[in-house]
Amino acid sequence: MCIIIRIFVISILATIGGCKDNPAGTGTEESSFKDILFINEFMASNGSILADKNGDYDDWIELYNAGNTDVNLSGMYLTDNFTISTKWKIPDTVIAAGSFLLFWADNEETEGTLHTNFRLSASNGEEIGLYDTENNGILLIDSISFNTQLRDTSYGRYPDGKSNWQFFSAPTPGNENVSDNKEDAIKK
Ligand SMILES: [Ca+2]
Ligand SMILES: [Ca+2]
Ligand SMILES: [Ca+2]
Repeated sequence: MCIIIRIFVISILATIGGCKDNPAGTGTEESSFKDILFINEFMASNGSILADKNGDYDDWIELYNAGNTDVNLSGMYLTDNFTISTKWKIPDTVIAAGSFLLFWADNEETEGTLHTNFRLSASNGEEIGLYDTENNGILLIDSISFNTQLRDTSYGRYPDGKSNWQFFSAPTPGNENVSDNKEDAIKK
């Protein structure tokens, strides 16, 4: 009996200790938007695929909201350098449930709210990170490290939001990813 009580007390203490070791904003917490918001497709060498409103064939990043509710991205961050997670703060922008949103990675912020302060490197490869707001601890939501990219070929997830990444010779900025590989129809 005494042993049972002792085990009970120890397990309660362990639980309390566990709480103390994991205060809000630190530790191994995950953003509540992980597995909901995705870096879904990007292009680091845009020659003729899609121009922004200024006629520039700039790099772009497509985000995907796989959830059932709209998400306001305001205050979240995009970066091309994991050591600078707060490189570019996303302005007041909503990504609708099940929808896609395109950001121009052109380092031309004066061109509009969806223009980041960085570009993507096609020749050396680079990385893209999506981080939660400061209030939510700037926790990582999604990331991708990529190698050399081909002109007018995008790189993205297929199917949308899933773990498989591949090149797309027919990019789909702002829309669902469509594979040109017939075998992929089976995966989906
Ligand atoms: Ca531009
Ligand atoms: Ca860059
Ligand atoms: Ca797409």
